[in-house]
Amino acid sequence: MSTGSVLAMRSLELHEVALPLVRPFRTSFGEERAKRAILVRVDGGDVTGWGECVASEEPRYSEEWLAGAWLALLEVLGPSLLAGGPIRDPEEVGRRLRWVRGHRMAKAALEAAVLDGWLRLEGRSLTSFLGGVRDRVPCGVSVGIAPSVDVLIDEIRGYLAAGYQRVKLKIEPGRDVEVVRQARKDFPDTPLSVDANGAYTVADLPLFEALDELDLLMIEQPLDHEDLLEHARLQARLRTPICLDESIRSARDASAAIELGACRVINIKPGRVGGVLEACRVHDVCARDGVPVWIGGMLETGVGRAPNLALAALPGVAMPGDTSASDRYFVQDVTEAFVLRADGTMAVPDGPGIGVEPLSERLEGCRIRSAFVRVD
Ligand code: SMG
Ligand code: MG
Repeated sequence: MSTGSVLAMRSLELHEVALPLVRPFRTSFGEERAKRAILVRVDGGDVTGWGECVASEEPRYSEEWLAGAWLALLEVLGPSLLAGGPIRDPEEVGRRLRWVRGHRMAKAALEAAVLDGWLRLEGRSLTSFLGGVRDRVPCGVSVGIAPSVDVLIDEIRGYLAAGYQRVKLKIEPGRDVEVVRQARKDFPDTPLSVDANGAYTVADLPLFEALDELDLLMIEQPLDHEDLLEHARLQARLRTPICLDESIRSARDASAAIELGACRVINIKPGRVGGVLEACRVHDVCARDGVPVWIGGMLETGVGRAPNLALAALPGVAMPGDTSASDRYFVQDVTEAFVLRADGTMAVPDGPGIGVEPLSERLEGCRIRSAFVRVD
């Protein structure tokens, strides 16, 4: 894919940021009140590249967590990347880091930063590089578990008024079918889905059969992330498509899940699969097998939102993603705000690289710590 630009790798910096959320985000595994993230900056001499590591504060969504990712970036992945010298081809990032098992979210942040810098040298946008075919993409919203059904219904009403085209409800045992039934009753025509983050087991079949009656677009990650076989058995009992999120960590996982019949939809997140290039390979596997995909979210700041939007412009992305506007998450984003248009779409950044960068005074305002990656 190289076209000749060479990105110097003069230095690599990590910046941990904390952005207060406009409202707490609660899932079946916990609640977040602020978004903490690691922003990676590559100094490429003439250009700078930025990437975001989406590892959460605690290792609940996946094995990775922020403090662990910080160390992995600082002591292992960052030095390995720098040691290889200048970058001629963004695929080189994956090759240099392949010896390290796992740590996909940390690897994805490095790959994004390198891609951003390298594409700025090329004068080319990430969406054009990846093969995006749309300049704006339809957006959905993921709604956390609310303190009461009334609060949830109000929240949904607000998002629909803003234009969001699909609503995803987080569920957990005890706050599931009744809540979803109420939402379906109040919003009969709204495309609705649910996301359990693996909180159920096969013993909950009656619950899934009840959800199956509610005309949902999909049921996301109902069972444990390691259990593809049980997902296949559950999918065989349901009309509603199962969508896998946590279970899919690579294009190889996607192929296996599809062949097993463990899902009929896949949620693509670049952090979960190790970067946007692997995310494209997941997209390609799904396109080959006729499985619709959409782009998920990890409450990214603008630095991580931009690559998600670039991916959402790919031809096989068939459904609105969890690519919501900055004001759904933050009082103030670290980049210029991403804004939802009244028609429920968002513009795909089309400037060079990821098309956005942290604004320096905002970065200073939300930064908790910084570190330089050194090569011995
Ligand atoms: O970015 O709007 C967003 C959040 C979307 O629901 C969302 N993400 O399992 O899909 C998911 C969750 C994971 C978030 S864990 C912090
Ligand atoms: Mg999910």
